[in-house]
Order: sequence, then C-alpha cells, then structure tokens
Amino acid sequence: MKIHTYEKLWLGAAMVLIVALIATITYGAVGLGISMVDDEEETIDPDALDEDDRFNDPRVEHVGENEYEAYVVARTFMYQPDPIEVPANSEVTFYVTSTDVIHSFSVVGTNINTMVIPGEVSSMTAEFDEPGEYGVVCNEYCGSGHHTMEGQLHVVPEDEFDMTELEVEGDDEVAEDDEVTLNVSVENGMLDDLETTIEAEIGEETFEEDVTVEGDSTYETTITVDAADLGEGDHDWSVTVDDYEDSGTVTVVDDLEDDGGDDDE
Ligand SMILES: [Cu+2]
Repeated sequence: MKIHTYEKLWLGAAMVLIVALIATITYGAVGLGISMVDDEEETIDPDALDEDDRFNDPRVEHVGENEYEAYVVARTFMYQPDPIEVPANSEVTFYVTSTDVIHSFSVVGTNINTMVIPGEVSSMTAEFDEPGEYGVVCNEYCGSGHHTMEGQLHVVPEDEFDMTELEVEGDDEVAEDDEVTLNVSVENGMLDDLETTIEAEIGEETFEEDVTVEGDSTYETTITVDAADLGEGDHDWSVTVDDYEDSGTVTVVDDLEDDGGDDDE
C-alpha cells in the first residue's frame, strides 16, 4: 500500500502529539510531586488540637542537622506561629492543620501550596538555601475575613538563627529581712549544645554565670541577693542571655503586709 508523503508526515506529527500529551499528563501527575492531602493517615480532632502533642503549641522543631519540622495551625483568620522562623540552608517539613474550616497554606513565590482541611494534616517538605521573607496567604475562601488571612515565613541567615528562650520569674515585693530571688530558665530548642553567659543585675548588684545548655533541654538557675543589701525601695532588675533580655522591678519593704500568706510571720 502506498501512503502519500504528506499523509505520512501528518500521521507522524499526530503520533508525536499523542505521546507528548501522555508525557505531559504523567509529568504533571507524578513528576511534580503534587499529591492529595493524605486521607489514609489517621485523622485529628480539629476541636481538640490543644490535646495533640504536635499542634497544642504551634512551633518549629530542630530534628536533625539542617532539618526542621514546622507545626502550623490555620484558623479564621490567621496562622500560628506567625512568623514561622527557620534558618537558611535547611530542609523544612511543614505539617499544617485547621481548627475550623477549610483554608490553604500557600507560601508566595515558592511551590509550597496546600489545602488545609479540618481533621487532616497536610505535609510537605521544602528546602531553603537563601535567607528571605515570604508571605503566607490563604487561597480558599474561608469567611468574612478571608482577604485579611496572611502570615509570614522568615528564612533568617544561619548564624542569626537560634531557638533560645529566656524566662525569668521574680517577686514584686520582698521584706527587708528576706532574699530577692530571680528564677531564671534558659531553653535551648536546638539539638546542639548552647554555650552562653547569663548576666543579671539587681539594683547595683551584678551576677555572671557561664553555662552550657544541652541540646533540646532547659537550664534553670536561681539568683539571690539579700534584700537588706539593696535597702528599702524600688530596684530594677534585668537578666540577659545573648540577645534576649527580661527585666522588672522589685520593691523591698520594711515588713510585708500579711496579704499573700508569706513565710515571715
Ligand atoms: Cu482562609
């Protein structure tokens, strides 16, 4: 059978188009790593996120060298935490869930984009090589404040990133024959040890302590000074660890009013 040359050409072109069509669809479905929000995994109770270890405290966790996990909660009309802060040169796996209605979690300018469904946990992993600031927007209509629903993702330079938290508790009022006490806790959320110095000032008195806070743990210490050394009146105190500071004022009084059931009666 003789086939005309033009007919052969058109047949060939049609074949190429068919193959290209199938290849494009296959690539779109498989090659881009796009997947459905996994409905095979266990569901989560959207009304009881505060009882779930992952989502009761939305946060970023350090899970390996340059590896982080971000637990994000979407609700009308915000994201928690906000901003989400991760270091550059890291691989971050986001776990996102919703506590009320369907939202989305879309990081502008990246290919991070997922639907967020109450009861399901959406997860995706992304690499961040360079520092930058990204907006996070919701692109599922979720109610009257939908257009205001936005968050921030900050990729900070590696050497500026830490997961240190400083907390100080001190009395407001102390009797002159008692001690002024500051309870200091330094939390290190990174897996590596944190070597730092706790510096404190109470009135004119200064304190300094070099500490090593082990990875993923909290160091606690107590700083005391005799109230008599400070004398009656108001005294400012401050505690500094790296870039973090907490401060307050303590009042030394002649005698504590018997209002808090204090120990010196
Ligand atoms: Cu929304």
